[in-house]
Amino acid sequence: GGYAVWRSFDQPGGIRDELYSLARANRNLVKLSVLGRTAQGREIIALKVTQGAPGLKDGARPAVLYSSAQHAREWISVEVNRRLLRYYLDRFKADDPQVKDLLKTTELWFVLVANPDGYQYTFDTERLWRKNLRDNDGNGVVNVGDGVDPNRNFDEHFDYDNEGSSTSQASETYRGPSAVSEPETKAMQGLIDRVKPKFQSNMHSYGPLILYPQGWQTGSPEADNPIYAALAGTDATPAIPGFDPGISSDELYVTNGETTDYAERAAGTVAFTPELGEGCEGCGFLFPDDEALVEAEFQNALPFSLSLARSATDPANPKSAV
Ligand code: 0X9
Ligand code: ZN
Repeated sequence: GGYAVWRSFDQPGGIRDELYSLARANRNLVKLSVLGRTAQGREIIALKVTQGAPGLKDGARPAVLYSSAQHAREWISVEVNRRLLRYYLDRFKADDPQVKDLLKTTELWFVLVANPDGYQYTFDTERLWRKNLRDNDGNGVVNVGDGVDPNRNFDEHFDYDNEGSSTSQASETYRGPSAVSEPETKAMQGLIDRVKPKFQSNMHSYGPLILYPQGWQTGSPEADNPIYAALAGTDATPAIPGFDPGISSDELYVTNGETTDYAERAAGTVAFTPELGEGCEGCGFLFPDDEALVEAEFQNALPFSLSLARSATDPANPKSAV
């Protein structure tokens, strides 16, 4: 409590409650799945949004995955994807022809809080916590040396060349004891395997950047897939105004065991990591608790987010935002 905009996972009317109430209020459009449970027993929740959702097999229609809060402190990522989810539901109910068509042909998956333990911990205890809450030292309480970085635990170049992740438990990029050791990874990697999304937008902060594979090394020749540049845009005309698009290993740094590298290799997903803005110069991970700034960040990214959904039925011919 106490915030104008931000909502924790557990609080009454918080993210968990909202996901359940949206599913209850939109029975023919939304199916809620619990993908797994965290170390502290929280649900890792996915919503599938498509017309006739409950009666359709998951993955029956071309899928797009919107994910956020893999890193606990990156609150703006949750709020931007939460508003996107509500945008689709509201527009469908208002008979917006484009959204109606979209939700007849395409299934949208939302994992608003991919790391619920860590996310909750940033509200209750440590605002700048990044990782999950794995009890690395097994002492039964959360302390500074605990946690695994969920974005280093995927089964794609996990542990590769000992670059872009750490074996040290206290590190902010601790990769965990083995690939897919974490419930958060099992949940998302399992979803990717099951529905093979055509596109993913794995929202993080802070940039502003639009990153795409490969992240595990620089200079991968196969990283030149023109669909990435078509959707993310160029430095001169980025798909999200003010953002800098590019290959993640070049534009930012090398990572291994990373989500979008996994999705691309295992499911052929065209997978992006948008790094949202700071909201003010120097705010960093502490995006201001300011409705106007949060709404502006959502609106700025909206055409890009929509372009992925609009492209899912024919991914080879992307309908780019720019
Ligand atoms: O390090 C990460 O997981 C992401 N950045 S953040 O500041 N949100 O922690 C970036 C992941 C993108 N992939 C690569 N840079 N390879
Ligand atoms: Zn992040």
